[in-house]
Amino acid sequence: MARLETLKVAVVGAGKMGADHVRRIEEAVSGARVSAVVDVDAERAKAVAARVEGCTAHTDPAAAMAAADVDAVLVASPGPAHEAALLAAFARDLPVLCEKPLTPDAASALRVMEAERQLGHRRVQVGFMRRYDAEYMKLKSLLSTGQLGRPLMLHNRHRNVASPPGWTSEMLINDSVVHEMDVTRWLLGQEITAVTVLRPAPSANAPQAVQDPQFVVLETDGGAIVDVEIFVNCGFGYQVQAEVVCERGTARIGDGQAMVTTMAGRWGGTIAQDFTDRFADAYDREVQAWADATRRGQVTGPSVWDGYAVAAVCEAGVRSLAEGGRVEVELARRPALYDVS
Ligand code: ISE
Repeated sequence: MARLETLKVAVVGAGKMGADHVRRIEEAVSGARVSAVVDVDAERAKAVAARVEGCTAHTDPAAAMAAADVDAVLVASPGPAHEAALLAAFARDLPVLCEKPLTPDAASALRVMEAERQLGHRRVQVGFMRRYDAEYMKLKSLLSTGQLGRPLMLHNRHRNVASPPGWTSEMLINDSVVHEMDVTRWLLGQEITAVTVLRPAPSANAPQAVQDPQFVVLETDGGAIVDVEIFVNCGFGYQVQAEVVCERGTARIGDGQAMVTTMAGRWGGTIAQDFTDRFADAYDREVQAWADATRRGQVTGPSVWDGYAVAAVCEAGVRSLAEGGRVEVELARRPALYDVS
């Protein structure tokens, strides 16, 4: 494929993430522009499309993808709508950046993987943006030097100010801990084999019937133990921290001490309030990397295999949450297409 001058992107989903990606492509990413915006809510699609000159608004992803000025697709609709959008993109062999989760369960992720395998080449980068965060990238490169020795444990804390309306206990696993599942596989280079979800006393600030916080324990095929505190109604800020404990040392990220102030007998700094703020640079880097690779005719970054493997871990997590106890992860064999990811 000849290198594309400017990548013309259809953004599917004009909610919080979709609208942020439209802004990002227009303001922060070079070599790409938004040519179409799709949303089931026609008014919302129109309102977001109106921010970009010449951009059209649609309610049907397949119709938008059929437009002559669409070279690639960014899927940012809710998880349950991803499979149909991905299959529509495959029907036109269009490159896709698909927000996490790839799909809401392992069976649908497996169907997407089979469809991409039948295309015969990778088409999808999955939006696990933490892989593009400067601190996570530093941690990954330190681990790969081997200086610290073998990783034995990984401790994670993941806190949000408040959960959006309609949030359920399962969404803490599928929409939030999904990131730690990806990061665990990526940082350690190991698959997750079992999940145990523990249920601390729910916070009085959690919505009725939502189990928040949760404490998730992951086991890997390399023998590492990983814990994740997920607390999506902590009230005070958006915090993501990780500490890897290795044989000869530890490494920790996410303390967010970019600036420390001292005043009136106290010292301190600020805490981000939202993921679009904390991970703004990671999202910019992720979408730029996708646009650059796509213009070169390549697909890089987290693959459909990664999206599927994480979906299988989420499914085990949701079962552990419902039934209690340790649940083993059932993983299909990895197709050769994903050997080098
Ligand atoms: C949200 O969808 C994200 O992806 C954020 O990174 C995560 O912190 C949050 O819990 C999710 O709702």
